[in-house]
Amino acid sequence: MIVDKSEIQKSDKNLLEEHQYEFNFIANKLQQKGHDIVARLAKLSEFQVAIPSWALGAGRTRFGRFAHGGEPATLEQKLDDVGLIHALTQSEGAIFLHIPWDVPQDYAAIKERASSLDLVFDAVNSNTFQDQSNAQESYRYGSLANTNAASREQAVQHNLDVIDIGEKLGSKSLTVWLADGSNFPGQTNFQSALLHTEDSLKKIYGAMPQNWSLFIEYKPYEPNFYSTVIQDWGTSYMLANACGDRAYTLVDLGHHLPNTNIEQIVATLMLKGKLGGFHFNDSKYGDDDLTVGAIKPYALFLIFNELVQGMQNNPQNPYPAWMIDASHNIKDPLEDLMQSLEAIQEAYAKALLVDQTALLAAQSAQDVVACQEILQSAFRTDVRSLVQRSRWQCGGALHPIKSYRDMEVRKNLIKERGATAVATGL
Ligand code: PSV
Ligand code: MN
Repeated sequence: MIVDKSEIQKSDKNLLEEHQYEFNFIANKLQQKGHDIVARLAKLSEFQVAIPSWALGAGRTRFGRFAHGGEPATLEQKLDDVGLIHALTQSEGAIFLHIPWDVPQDYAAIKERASSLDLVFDAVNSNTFQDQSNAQESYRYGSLANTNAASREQAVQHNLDVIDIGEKLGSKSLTVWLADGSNFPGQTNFQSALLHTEDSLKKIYGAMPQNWSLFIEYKPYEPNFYSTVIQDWGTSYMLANACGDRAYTLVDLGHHLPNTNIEQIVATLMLKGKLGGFHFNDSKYGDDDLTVGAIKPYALFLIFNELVQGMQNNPQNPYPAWMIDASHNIKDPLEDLMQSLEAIQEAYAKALLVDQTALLAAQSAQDVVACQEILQSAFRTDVRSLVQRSRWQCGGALHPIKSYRDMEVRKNLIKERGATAVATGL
């Protein structure tokens, strides 16, 4: 299904007057406070977040999976789905693939399809957390950290194969997330597991093309429940440093123990020029992969406040690769991705409104109350019409989920692909 611009306009029609009113109100107010609205809107319009190929079907828990019907069964259809939400949002113009879930058959055709949908390929992700049916060696006891050299070599080779695939698609980065760890005390030797991981990552890094970056993702637990080799940002940072300049830490919001101060991690990594990528999601307890902003929107805003400061003040840090890494069982995945995007854009828009000069002055004056007032005044601003305008001026929908429903997208996808089509991946 292709989204027709005239359908977007039709669905927007009844919203336009209200939008105009709300936008004028907030734009005037902010302009009076000295904000350059055109510049803020440009920043919001530029912001593109990549969609993971594994989030387009229903996610699963170990207790079951509830399919939505019309799920994309092929890579081509996954591209189409991302193209669909990108047409509505104008901000989801990239896809990131997990190999071997999404190995392209015909590269030229896939690239052509992506560009016809205005999409690019973001990072490619290796998968050494599952055994493949044709694999010689098992990852049951780890991959890059395995005590068995043959398993490590197979895992390194897999990463090199993923880089080859990514190169053919125009990707410029590899994300490595390792499940390696242990379930029971004594099962693993922490030091040799770390040394094996470092050695394996260096081999992968050394084989990457010169213009590629390596993103090293960390996670405290799951699927291992006693120890994880790359458990935290410090371990990832240490490994990235050991690899070289083009190796970075990747922060996944769900990969922190409860109440971790993620914004401080962001600030530290950006100061060191080592924040490479970002996986957005939200969580209540662990790596819940819930819709971004569904649980802790204020924490998300504080994280964006550090990201904005870092992007303004830390030229040593590259522009981070933004990705949504959420997936679950209940909502229509495409609607869910649009909700996630909205929460991200709102947090970003609010962070752009923080008066950084006043905040610095209040910090220097040790005026704790003023510091909080400055942050919360930005957080409490209703920026929804700014986000709407940034999307609308690029040809997107004022209210993407409403347009999606008006166009009966899911119904059409079920008609095209069938009620039992199931997405590959998790
Ligand atoms: C692991 O929990 C993770 O966050 C990594 O990014 C994986 O690649 C992704 O989820 C999908 O399994
Ligand atoms: Mn992730």
